[in-house]
Amino acid sequence: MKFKIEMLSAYLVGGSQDTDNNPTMLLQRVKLALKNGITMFQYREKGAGALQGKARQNLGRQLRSLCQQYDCPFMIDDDLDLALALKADGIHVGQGDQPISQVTKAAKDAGMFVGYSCNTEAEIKQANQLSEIDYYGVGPIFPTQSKADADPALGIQQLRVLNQLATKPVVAIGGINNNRLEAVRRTGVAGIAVISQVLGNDDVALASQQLVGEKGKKRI
Ligand code: TZP
Ligand code: MG
Repeated sequence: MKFKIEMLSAYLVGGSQDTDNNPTMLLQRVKLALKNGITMFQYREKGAGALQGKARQNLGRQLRSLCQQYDCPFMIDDDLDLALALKADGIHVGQGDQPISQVTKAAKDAGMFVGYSCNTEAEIKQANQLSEIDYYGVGPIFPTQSKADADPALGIQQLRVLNQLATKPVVAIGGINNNRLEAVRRTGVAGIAVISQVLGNDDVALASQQLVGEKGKKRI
């Protein structure tokens, strides 16, 4: 699948740790979010209680096939072997993950696109030199409960600065809820990524619609 900037606009991220360690709940919620128009999904199985080995593969395979069913790009966070095994559309890595040069080489060979977390001006400038990267994830913009080792919140103004510095599309992440969508959109970023606003919400359909916005398309 070829990367398109529109894929970033309503980007859902998550794993079983984000739905009370309940894989079935994750599958149900991701399905609802897909029906309501999210434009990309990233399987991010990480943190306390995250699944490993076969269980992780199994859940990944089910999520992969759900995304295929709804024609939604499927990303894997920080696990090249799993991304290759599931024939993911792309892989997302952070600064502290597997070296970016290894990831981009393997991803290119497999036809996957690459997302890279960049949270400082220096990281953006360095990543601007790497042509194999398709987009940057920038965050956390606000304090987040979904990532134990998250850096301090950047805030809207710093997001604007980093977005202007970036020569590739930026997706903003971290603590973004419905009340904050508008302010984040006004910075000019290509997209918004959330975990808890959708996966931790009692009304997954409504939260997804709000993230997708008026221009989005439902898949129901
Ligand atoms: N990277 C930076 S913040 C974050 C990640 C994966 C967690 C975002 O989760 P939430 O619930 O949308 O704040
Ligand atoms: Mg990471």
